[in-house]
Amino acid sequence: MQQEAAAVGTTNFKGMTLERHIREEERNHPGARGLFTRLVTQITLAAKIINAEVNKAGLVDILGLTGEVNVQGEEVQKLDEYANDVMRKALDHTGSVAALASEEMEDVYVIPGEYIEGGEYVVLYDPLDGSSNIDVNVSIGSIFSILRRKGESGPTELDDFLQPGVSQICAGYVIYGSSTMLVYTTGNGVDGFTLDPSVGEFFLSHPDIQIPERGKIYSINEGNSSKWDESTSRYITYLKEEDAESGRPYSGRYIGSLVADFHRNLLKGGIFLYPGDKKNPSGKLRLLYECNPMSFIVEQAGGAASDGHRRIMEIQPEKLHQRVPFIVGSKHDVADAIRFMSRGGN
Ligand code: P6P
Repeated sequence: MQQEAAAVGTTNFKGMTLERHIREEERNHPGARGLFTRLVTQITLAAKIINAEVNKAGLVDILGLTGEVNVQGEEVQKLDEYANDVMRKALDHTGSVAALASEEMEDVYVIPGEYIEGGEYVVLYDPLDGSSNIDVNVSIGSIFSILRRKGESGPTELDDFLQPGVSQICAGYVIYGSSTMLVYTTGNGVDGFTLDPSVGEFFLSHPDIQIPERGKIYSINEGNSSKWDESTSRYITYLKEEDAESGRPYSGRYIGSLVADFHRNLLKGGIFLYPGDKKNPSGKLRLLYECNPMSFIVEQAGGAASDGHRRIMEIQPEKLHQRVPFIVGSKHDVADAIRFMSRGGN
């Protein structure tokens, strides 16, 4: 029998690391001076640190509520607060970031001038999305969006953040689930990296992600159906009808964590909706640090994102924590939903 080669360790080099991928992406941005690479590398460091805490959340006393309430009027989970601090500390000394904005901070956080070298970027993030799922062990995530400042010099202001989604130069999310993945785009497609905890490195596991043009999954909180607009009700009813030719009825899947629901649909196809309704015409999700980054990713993967009438990435933001109705996923499914929303549903 042929002598089996002796096993040499268990961790073979798995090829493209996230850090190498970022450096190669930077080459697509002429004039970039490594500041972008340093910035995204720091975000991945923050992701690893948050991941370590999320993975042991059940073991240490960081569960439960701080008793405080954030700018959204939501009770702040300790891990939310922790993740916000980790992201801020990872980014505030990179030299390339002029200011930060977070779901957990009421106002923009301007980084002191002595820590800015070039400082052409501003970063928006939701440090721990889906926080209500933290202590029931359901997948949660971090979402980030990177913009260039509007002005070359002078103080960084709120106006530097109020840019439409088409101005993003990078967007991504981290999903802390059965494995920890970082998915991001700089406008040249979407790539997914899986963390190998044994070496503490993200490796390319999902190159060039493309969302199926049409799915068989719809994701919406049916508990809100009594508040839905007529057009939303008609669209969801349409998805539940029996019609083999169009692959209906779709399956309902709703995790209640945007990153988890989005990630499943990105890989399998489908549509996620957090629409406006009679009680909350603007819906629940935040334009700048939830909907815009997810929209950049889905469009780069061949999908679409709308508020029911407008392309999400063309909406001109007016407020930092502005909410918008959010319909995102496979392009043909989003087109169907828009048809119902714009014609009152038929
Ligand atoms: P609901 C989590 O709190 C979150 O911000 C998103 O991650 C998620 O998609 C949505 O809210 C869930 O909201 O009202 O269905 O519980």
